[in-house]
Amino acid sequence: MLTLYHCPRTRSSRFIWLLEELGAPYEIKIVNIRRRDGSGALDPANPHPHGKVPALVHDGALVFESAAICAYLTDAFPKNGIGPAVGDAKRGPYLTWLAYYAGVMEPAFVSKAMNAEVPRGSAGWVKAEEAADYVAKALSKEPYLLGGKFSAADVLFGSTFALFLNSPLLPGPERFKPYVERVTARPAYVRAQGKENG
Ligand SMILES: N[C@@H](CCC(=O)N[C@@H](CS)C(=O)NCC(=O)O)C(=O)O
Repeated sequence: MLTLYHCPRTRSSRFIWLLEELGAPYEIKIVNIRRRDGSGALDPANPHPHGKVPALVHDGALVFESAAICAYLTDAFPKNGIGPAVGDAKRGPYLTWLAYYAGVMEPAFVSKAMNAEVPRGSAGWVKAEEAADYVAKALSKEPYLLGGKFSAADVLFGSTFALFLNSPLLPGPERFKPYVERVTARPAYVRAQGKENG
């Protein structure tokens, strides 16, 4: 059995989308989380070590961190070809986009949101503007991050850009609009919206 620990309208929402893309059998457990405004609380029902979402338990194994969950799930449920397998020429670029999301893009956007200076040459990430330019350039040539084929990397980036399309945090949002429209028109995305509240 596969259980997604989820809190509506958070980073776990995109994993309902991914699980729908994969055609995997799963259940959703709604948990409470600590909120920036002081509301919410750690939930003893959530197995995540820091009380965050998403967390996934599959046959007793705990998987957390969005990029790891993407790689884990697309390996475990390969039927619909949502992530390139080992031996596929796109496997390296796929893992690179997942790691780039976690190690560069999220820290870049969080730095911008916090008005924190990104130290030249020594941070592991870059400024949000530089990261956004890089992703926009990749998407200007092809419909998806891996080229012509949708993957779980698009679930990570697409869900994030969808959220920030109308926010000053995303530099040059109009560049990402066609991509967001493309990925959010997918039937799995639409189904996931209907399951958002459990
Ligand atoms: N790096 C984690 C971030 C998870 C995360 O921070 N989730 C937020 C919700 S969007 C959360 O659970 N916040 C509650 C808390 O930090 O205690 C991932 O991508 O999975």
